[in-house]
Amino acid sequence: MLGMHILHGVRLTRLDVCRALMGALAIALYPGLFMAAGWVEPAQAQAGGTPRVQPRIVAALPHDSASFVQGFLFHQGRFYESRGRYGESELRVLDPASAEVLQLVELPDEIFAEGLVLVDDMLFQLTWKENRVYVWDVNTLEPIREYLLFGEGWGAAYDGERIIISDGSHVLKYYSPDNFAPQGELAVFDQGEPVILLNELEWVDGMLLANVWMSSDIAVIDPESGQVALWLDCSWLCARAGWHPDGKDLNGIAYDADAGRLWLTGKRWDVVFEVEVAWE
Ligand SMILES: [Ca+2]
Repeated sequence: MLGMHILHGVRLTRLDVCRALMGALAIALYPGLFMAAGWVEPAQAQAGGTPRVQPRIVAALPHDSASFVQGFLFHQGRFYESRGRYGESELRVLDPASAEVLQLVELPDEIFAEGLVLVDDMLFQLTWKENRVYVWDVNTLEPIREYLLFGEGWGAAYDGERIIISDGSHVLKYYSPDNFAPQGELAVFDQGEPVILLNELEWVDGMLLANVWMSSDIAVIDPESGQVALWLDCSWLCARAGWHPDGKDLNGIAYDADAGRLWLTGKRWDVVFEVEVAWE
């Protein structure tokens, strides 16, 4: 489509696409200016419904545009990334400032890696349809064990007690990190409607953030009720990252609980955005 792109209900005109390209060029040429300016678009007024806010971009970091991000987290000054697709799946440890790959585990060609979550010193890495959960030592990336997962693995997070897994439906499943025994489910709704295609996850100060596949929205889910409390409208970020509907989806949320920093990226994006969110 040359003239118009469809972005989760938002129509991007040729002008919008040009603005996005100009924005990406500006980031590439003047990252310091971009960061200093704190580029932000005003949130759109909403009439009723679940509140929506646009994250404010505070920094743009480099990212490997070949990496099909399926899992993303921050730990002790590094990004940990699960890279998907058959023949490309890996576990990567990255320097956030330079995107340099510090450590790497290549997975077999028949494995499609998915969500990634840290529990104590263990990284749990899901696979899409291969029913495997790899457990790695976060310090060495040595394998510790494997678990069997029934059904598809998409995103993963940890609430301090249980691992939370998405499978593309609106129902999140809980597992024990000790033995991977099922620990229940949580159905996710927004205004009475199920929210399907829940994908990459992140636990952020008692709330669960979830990418929604093929959209530029992130659901902020109340884990007690399963209700979406807030939508993060990331259409502005997606436009600047070169989002288009053939696979460069928004998919990657990492959080530094100590410093309260939040990062967003996507499949084959060349950028990781540090963002701020007006939660109230
Ligand atoms: Ca994550």
